[in-house]
Amino acid sequence: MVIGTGGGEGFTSEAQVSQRGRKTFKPYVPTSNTPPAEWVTRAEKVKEAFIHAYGAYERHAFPHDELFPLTNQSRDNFNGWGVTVYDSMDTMILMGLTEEFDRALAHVSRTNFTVVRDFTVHANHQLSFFETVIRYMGGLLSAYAFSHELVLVGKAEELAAALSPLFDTPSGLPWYGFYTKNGAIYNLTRSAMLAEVASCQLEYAYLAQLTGKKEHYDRSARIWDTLRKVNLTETGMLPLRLNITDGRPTDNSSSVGGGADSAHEYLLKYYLMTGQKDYTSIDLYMRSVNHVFEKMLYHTPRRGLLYVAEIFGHDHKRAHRLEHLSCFFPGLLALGVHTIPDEIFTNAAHTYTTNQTRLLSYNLKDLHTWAATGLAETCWRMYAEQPSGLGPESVNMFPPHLKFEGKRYGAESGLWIDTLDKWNKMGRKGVPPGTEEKDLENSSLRDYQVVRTNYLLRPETVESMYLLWKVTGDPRWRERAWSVFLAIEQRAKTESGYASVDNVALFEGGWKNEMPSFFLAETLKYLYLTFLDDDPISLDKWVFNTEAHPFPVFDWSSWEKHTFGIP
Ligand code: DMJ
Repeated sequence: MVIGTGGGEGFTSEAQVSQRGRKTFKPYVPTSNTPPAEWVTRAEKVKEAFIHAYGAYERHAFPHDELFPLTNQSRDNFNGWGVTVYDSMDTMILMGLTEEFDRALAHVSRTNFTVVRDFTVHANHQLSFFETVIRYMGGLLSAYAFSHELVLVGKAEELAAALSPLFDTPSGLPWYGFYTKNGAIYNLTRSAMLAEVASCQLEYAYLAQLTGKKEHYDRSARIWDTLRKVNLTETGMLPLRLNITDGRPTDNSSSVGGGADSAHEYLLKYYLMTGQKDYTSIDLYMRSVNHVFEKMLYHTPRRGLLYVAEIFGHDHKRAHRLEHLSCFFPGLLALGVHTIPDEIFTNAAHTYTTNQTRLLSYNLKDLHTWAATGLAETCWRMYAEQPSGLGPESVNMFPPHLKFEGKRYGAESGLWIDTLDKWNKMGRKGVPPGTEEKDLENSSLRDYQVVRTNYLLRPETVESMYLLWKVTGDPRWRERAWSVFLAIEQRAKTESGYASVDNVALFEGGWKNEMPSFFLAETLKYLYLTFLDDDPISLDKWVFNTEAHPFPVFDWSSWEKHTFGIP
């Protein structure tokens, strides 16, 4: 079922046979610099991949939500309004695919957001506010920012009207969603996942800026008001769950992985999108990252692979687990290093670290840079060390104090900051711990265990590679992104599109019958932008929402400040 692409580097030559006789993908990491003309060709290859994926969707699944790439069927898993069309529009515009975009626009202009289609799943299917905002509204607004087609803003407003009952809560945090059958509000409990209630502020603020309507601004502002009041004494950063009624934490867990991820992302990105004036969001961002450095950033005992552990329960237990979803975090740190003014780094070191005085031994911007590099290195190793060349959905890292063959490995606590302190006290010899380039695979040292073996066509690792490439200019990140693209072509491409891979430990065979819309919105977009020589989305002028839909940076005008009540 899976087919090679032909042309360019042959995939057979990229494969090698391991000692056990199993074919493995050999990561493409050239030692010399790839010539500029080759990067043009590589960007073209990604565009061809997009055409292959979207063409298959149009032929076999349009106007439904997503393609089943193994059986040429479709599903309506995100309200049935054609989520793949919405999620793909801005990528089409970036790639110059005007005919596809014109067809997409015609579809969008016909959508009726009050009718929710739900053919394939059980009758009481729920519309998810989070997914609807990041994919549909994000897609509409970003396509508008690129094309200035007014119908797109009109449709974003219609969508906002359809979603408005979900904001009827005392805290202003939105409900999870509603039943598609009868529109009744859906929330299993009043305890909501952080990411689901705090990842819409970019979309609503930009919609307010485009339309001049206060009601949209208020959606976003009320969420910030509630988040600002959350007591962080127990968790140090916004907790994984909040009460939808009063906005109080309902547990003591903290994480940068699934359920929390994009909320942390929106702290920095809201500050950036609104012209670096919103001190609530940047303050929370800096506090959260300080907390990560102090309590959550670990390295493995043998190879020093950096990762962010999760904290859970009242006794603050650690889960030494790394999800693919968390691999957005190094890119976010790199974006912050590039954009946040030095005074903010200086203030964050002095003002927010009453229990964290050890951070004062460092320039905080350096810490952000080192952590970004080390974490991205780990995410890359997760790909490079699998026979498929693709990264798994989650791994368990070997915990600190590991004893292996009678030998004790690593620093005592496993906390990065402890090891960094030793390095600091010893006169800072060599590169900061955790940031070293790791050896190619040596399975006897591989200090993690793959737990969830699938690769779901997710973007987070290539997103971080894109941001590290743009921020540092280090060509390693670009070359590694190319390696990931080759592995996707080798392993996930089907006659009709691309399919999630069951087991990254296998060089061949085993797919899931799905092509998520974020593959076109995010994975292919970040790869394309990484290989493109131009920089159409300058990080100083654009901010990507969590579904990789870029919104322009703007300053609120005096009229907007006055009308919306912006301080
Ligand atoms: C996307 O829908 C978004 O990036 C979201 O924030 C998290 N997960 C998926 C892709 O993995």
